[in-house]
Amino acid sequence: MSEEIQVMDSNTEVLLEKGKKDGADTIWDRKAAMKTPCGFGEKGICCRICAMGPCRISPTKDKGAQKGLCGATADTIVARNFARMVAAGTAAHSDHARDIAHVLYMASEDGNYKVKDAGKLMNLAKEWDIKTENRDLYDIAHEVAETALNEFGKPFGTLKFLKRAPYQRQQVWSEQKIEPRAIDREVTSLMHSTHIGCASDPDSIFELSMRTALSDGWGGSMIGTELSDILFGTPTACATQANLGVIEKNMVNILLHGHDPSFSEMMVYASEDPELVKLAKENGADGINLVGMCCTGNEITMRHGVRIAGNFYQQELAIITGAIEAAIVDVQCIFPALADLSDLYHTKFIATSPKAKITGAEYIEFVEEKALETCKGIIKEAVLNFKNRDMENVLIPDNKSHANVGYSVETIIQCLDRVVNSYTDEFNTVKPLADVIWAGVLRGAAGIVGCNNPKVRYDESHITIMKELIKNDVIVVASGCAAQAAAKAGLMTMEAKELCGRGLKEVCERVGIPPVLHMGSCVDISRILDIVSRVAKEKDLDNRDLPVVGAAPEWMSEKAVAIGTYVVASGIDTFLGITPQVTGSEYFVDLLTNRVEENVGAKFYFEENPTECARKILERIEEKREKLGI
Ligand code: CUV
Ligand code: SF4
Repeated sequence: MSEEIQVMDSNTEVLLEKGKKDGADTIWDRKAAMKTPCGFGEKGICCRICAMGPCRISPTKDKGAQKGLCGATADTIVARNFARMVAAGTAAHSDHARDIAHVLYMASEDGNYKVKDAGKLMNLAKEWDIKTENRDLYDIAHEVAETALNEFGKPFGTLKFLKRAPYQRQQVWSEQKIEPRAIDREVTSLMHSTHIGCASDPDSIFELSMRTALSDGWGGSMIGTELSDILFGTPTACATQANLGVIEKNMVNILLHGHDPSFSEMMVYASEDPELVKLAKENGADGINLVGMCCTGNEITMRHGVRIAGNFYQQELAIITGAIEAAIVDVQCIFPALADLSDLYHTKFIATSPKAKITGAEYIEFVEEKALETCKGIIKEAVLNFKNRDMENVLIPDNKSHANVGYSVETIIQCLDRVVNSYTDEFNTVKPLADVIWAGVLRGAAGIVGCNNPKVRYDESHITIMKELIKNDVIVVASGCAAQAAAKAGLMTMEAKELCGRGLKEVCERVGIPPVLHMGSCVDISRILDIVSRVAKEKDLDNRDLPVVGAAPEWMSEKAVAIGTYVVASGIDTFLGITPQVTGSEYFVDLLTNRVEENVGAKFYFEENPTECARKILERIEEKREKLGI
């Protein structure tokens, strides 16, 4: 297997070795067993939307089937398949947000869930024309929650958060007729349009996809972020550590993996319960060590500095350490493989969401009404499992890096306020950021986000691109597993300024920030939309005019397809390091990577070579600067 190992950090290598000894089956093995992937699927030209099929279109023109039984062409089939990924991704983010809104609706002074950021609640209430004077805080919270819930299914109008975009952008959406209405409506409507015998025009299918995707970025995801901040606090800068080395030999290790902060927040509180800590000590451990993974890891590190065990590709490796008492998951990005893997060790694998019951996992349903009680029960199980650990078969690699995290838009603005005197005289704005970009001290900004994907060397695309950009004075904001890759590589430390060009280094020193800023989970890409729009508005420009790009170097999920699509539809070019399954239609590829720019002012780039990708990003940034004459 070793030739197949595609790794970047040494933690991975030692644990894969151990896994092999223990008889573990990992994604590396499964990838090798998969051999060559299906060529039709890879190109997106297999259709199984109806039972007359599956129909597959011959990839060679003039040879073999050029149409499905219903007459659908490769262009139609590719566009429909892409659209359905957008719908699924939007559904996932938005359904997560809906749950958070329900939690805000049940928040109360004396319940499990309280309002932690009342200021943010008030601001949102005002933005949504909800009365705030002489009203109980929780009445306001409940009306905000209900208004948010109505965004999912309201019969009339468009999404409220669209107004946060620069007005030029709102105009583009209105002209292109892609202003999203209710979130659920867009998802449903796109599923309808891609049913057999409905839309066949690829341009139209992509327009509908953009509208649905926008209901994620400026709808579900933004609601998810805003309401999470209101409930659990807006992230502020804090220090943490990242990589598998955060697992502790003498502690009860609990791995939290998944997405929904209403669960993970409660786990954080429960893990601090003195009774449970005492129980851990009685059972021979030094205490309880909660560590995070994937976006749940991001949520709790952003708000509490909880240490990050790793990103998507490390979920199995964490268990292979033999030192995880419980791996606890809710929704999204969880390998079903964790069940069998956990059986090789003492690890309890616990699923908690009725939306994601997992074969072979123990199921303890997380019910918001009994949140704290449920979480304490789960932690108790983990604590009692400590004695079952086979100490002889524990291998915790040393590697871990320091990282500074917690850069919400509010925190970034607070940091910028430190330099207000030297660049501007206004506090509490993004003007200093706009000013340094205009002055050329920073050439631009890049949002680097997304998952891991075995099609490329693990984490290498993320890190190569980030290093190249900061070296060239492009500030990087990151979320999702890309952010965790950066944290592990030490790019979120103050010392990382030494890897930067002169301009970015100076900004890091004066503002007191690392060159790669952790902005949170995948739904928190709404924070990136927010800050980009603020800079655009500061200059009275559209997002499309700014020297700003998005990149998903190692993406894999349907959520990422929704994200890429709403980022492009928001006027920001998006670089994909993994080519989506669309290459069976030259027409659709041309639409994504070229023609869509005419409509929305931004497009996709497909570039699998990270060095080349960074070069193209820099080129595009300079092109934008030139247009602006800066
Ligand atoms: Ni939601 S979607 S692997 S955890 S970033 Fe990580 Fe982020 Fe992709 Fe999943
Ligand atoms: Fe085949 Fe058309 Fe049915 Fe798709 S929708 S499976 S192309 S007949």
